[in-house]
Amino acid sequence: MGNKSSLLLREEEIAQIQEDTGFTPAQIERLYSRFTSLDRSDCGTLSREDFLRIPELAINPLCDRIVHSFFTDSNDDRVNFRQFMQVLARFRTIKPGKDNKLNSREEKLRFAFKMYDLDDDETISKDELLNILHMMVGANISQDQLLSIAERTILEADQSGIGKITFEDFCRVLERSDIEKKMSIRFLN
Ligand SMILES: [Ca+2]
Repeated sequence: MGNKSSLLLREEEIAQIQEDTGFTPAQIERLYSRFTSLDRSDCGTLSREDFLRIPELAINPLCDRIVHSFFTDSNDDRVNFRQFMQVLARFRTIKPGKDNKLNSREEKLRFAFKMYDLDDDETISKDELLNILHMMVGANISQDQLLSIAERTILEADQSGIGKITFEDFCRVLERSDIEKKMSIRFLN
C-alpha cells in the first residue's frame, strides 16, 4: 500500500473490473502496476509503442496483430486501463466453473478470427491467411509452400463455396483444438 498504483486505482474501479473480467483484485492490482510501469508518459493510457515493451508480446510472432487488437475499441490510438483489462481477459486461462463471458471459448475464437481478418470484412481471404502464416513461420518455409498451405486450408474449411473462411468455418475447423489453452497467455508472473 502507499505506492503510486494502489493510490490511483479506486476500490469501486477494482470491483467493476473484477465483474467485467473475472480477474481477482490481487491480479488487477498487479496488472495495474504493470500498466503504470508501461505508461512512461504518465497519462493513464498506453500507446502502441508502450505495448512493445511487454517482453511476452515482443517475442510473439503475432505481436503486431495482438497489439492491434487492444486498439480496436479505441478512438484516439490510446488504451486506458479498463480497455486494457477487457482485452487481457480474453487471454485469461479458463478455470472449470469460473467462466467469464470474455474468456469463453466463443470469445477466444472470435478474437483469434479477428486477428486473421485484417480488413474486418468478417471473412478470412487467402491473402490474409498467407499474411498470418508468414508472420508465424517467418523465412523457414518458401512462399510457394505457404501458398499451397493457405490454398489447401481454405479449400478444406470453406463450406459456403466463396473461397474464403467465414467465422462458422473457422469454428468448425477449430472444434477439436484446445483453443482455450493456446489463447491463454501468461501475463501474470
Ligand atoms: Ca477479411
